Amino acid sequence: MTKIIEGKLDARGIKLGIIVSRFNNFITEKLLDGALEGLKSHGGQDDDITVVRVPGAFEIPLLAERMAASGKYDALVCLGAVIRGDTPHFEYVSDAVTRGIGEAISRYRIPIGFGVLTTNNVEQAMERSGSKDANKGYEAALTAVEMINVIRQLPE
Ligand code: INI
Repeated sequence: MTKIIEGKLDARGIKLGIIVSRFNNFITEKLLDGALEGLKSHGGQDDDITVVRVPGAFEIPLLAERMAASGKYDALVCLGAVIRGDTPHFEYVSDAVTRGIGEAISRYRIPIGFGVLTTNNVEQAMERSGSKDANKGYEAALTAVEMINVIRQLPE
């Protein structure tokens, strides 16, 4: 018989670290609200959730690496908002944060939900930091939960 393995959206008992950047905090705080709502509405407990704030998206990967290396978290969620301006800075920051988070996943082999917006303007960022399904923080948090639950079901 075909074996199908799927992860439940059940956050009970999952130790979750959330890294959120302050740059564009009018967006990132809404991503954080979304992530916390996603976790708590799926059984997540306050005591199992740690939120760490960093200055900008560029600083997220270092914290992701350190928190992953600590072994204290089952999964991480990274939240940030990189919004295109008039200079190439946008490309450098968005490339660095995306690559850095990917490297942390490969090195420490824990799920990291990617809730870092990279948008052309503020309007696009607002559209992605709304309520529930229209909030990338909510989506990233539940993706991390699903991933840890699917990994736990894999044979050793
Ligand atoms: N950081 C962001 O999180 N979003 C941005 O849009 C952004 N822009 O456009 O400059 C940004 N820059 C700051 C960067 O992340 C670092 O904090 C900074 O360069 C100091 O290392």
